[in-house]
Amino acid sequence: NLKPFPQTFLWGASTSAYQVEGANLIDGKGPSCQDVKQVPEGTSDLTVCADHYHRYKEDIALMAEMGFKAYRFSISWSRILPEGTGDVNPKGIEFYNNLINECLSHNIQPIITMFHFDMPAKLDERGSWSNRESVDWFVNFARILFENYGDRVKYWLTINEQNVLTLSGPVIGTLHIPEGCTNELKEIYQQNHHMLVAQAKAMALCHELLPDAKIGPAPNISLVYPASCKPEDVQAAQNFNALRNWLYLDMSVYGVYNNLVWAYLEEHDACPEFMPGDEEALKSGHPDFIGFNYYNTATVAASDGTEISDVHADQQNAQGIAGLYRAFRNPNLPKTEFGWEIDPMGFRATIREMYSRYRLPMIVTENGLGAYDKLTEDGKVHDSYRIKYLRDHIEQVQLAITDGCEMLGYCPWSALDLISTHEGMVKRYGFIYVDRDEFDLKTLDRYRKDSFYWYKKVIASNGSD
Ligand code: BGP
Repeated sequence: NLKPFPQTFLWGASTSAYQVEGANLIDGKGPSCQDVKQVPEGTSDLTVCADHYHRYKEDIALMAEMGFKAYRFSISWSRILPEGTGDVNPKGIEFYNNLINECLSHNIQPIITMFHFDMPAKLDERGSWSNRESVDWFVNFARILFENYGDRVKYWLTINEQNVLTLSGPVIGTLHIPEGCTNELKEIYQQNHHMLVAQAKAMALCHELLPDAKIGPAPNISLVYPASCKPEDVQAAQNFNALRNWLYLDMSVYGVYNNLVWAYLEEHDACPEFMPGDEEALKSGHPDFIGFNYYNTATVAASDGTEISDVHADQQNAQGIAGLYRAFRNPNLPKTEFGWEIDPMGFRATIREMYSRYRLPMIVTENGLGAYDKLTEDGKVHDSYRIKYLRDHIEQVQLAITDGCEMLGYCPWSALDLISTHEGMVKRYGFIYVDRDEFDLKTLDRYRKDSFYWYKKVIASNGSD
């Protein structure tokens, strides 16, 4: 007997500013680290993306047509503060005011991510998260957002996929290691610590300024399986679960470092330095819910002392870590066209595990299938593979609800086609097709994919389609 989705369930979808907006140096916006980095060969730059900046009204109308209750998007830090700190760009404030108001006029709740991989380039030059001042930079930015939009925005997310930034930062093109650094692991976990303190302070500030708002983190959480039932493989899975998942949630929920991770860092002389007040700050920021992205599970085996793995490292599944675990391809799972494993049952398992550890309601902030979609001559996109992927995952959310887990919403990636983190425009995720190629901008017209009509029915029936 399945339990129904709650009546207030937030059906919607997600995007991020640097991947969808375009207008990357327009109306006073400063460049972000994404705008100044070298894009992977053969992929588009970020000047136009899906041109959401100019077409947001049309896009929100299409989301409303699907029946969205929520739209998760991020705010570009350097559109609000071109230099990251200092003067505010009024045009930037205005753009997000318009976007928020447009959502609300269609009864769509904005769910705002404050940081999604796009550090202002000026702050990047100053060391980005390696600079201890990054904590203050972020809290200042958060305050500006709360003050400007807090009267209308109820749901806030702090940092998108902080764990992925820490584990695979270079793939995303963000975290950097200062020249001459002698202990890379320590440097990375020091940057991670700065993000953790910044996040905790932002959550505390949100509760102080906006008592009715709800705020949470948005890591990428997926259960790590052992490659076999050998006890050493099970232990390797525990290790990677701690490093990949629980570090972030133990910290945001309880304000403490996961003991397995701390022991690992101690062993490598890589524990982050605490500044006076950090311990209190970390304990002061409590999330109201857990936002999390889920694409697939990971599978690991015991380390054989090398880092060799049979998994190509991307932002979902990092390379193995010598002494800790070896990454494995799960032979039981099908893969997408881009080689990502597909594991709907793992979604339920992940939700169950999270709920029993943290007992907080959850919002799925990303989930989805990237594919080479084709627009037919009569303007259709037959993406039955996406419908299957999403249907299978939604089914597992309902099973998790039936297990007693508290779910607040589901916002798959992505509302409309946008630029992938490192595969350009060819890897599409949207319900809405955007007519452009990698370098040819074509019409940028919007088309409803088959998944658009399907998702509309899912929402109309509150998940029972
Ligand atoms: C997540 C990111 C998104 C998004 C998605 C798909 O890790 O939060 O920004 O892009 O993955 O990844 P990709 O674009 O590489 O296929």
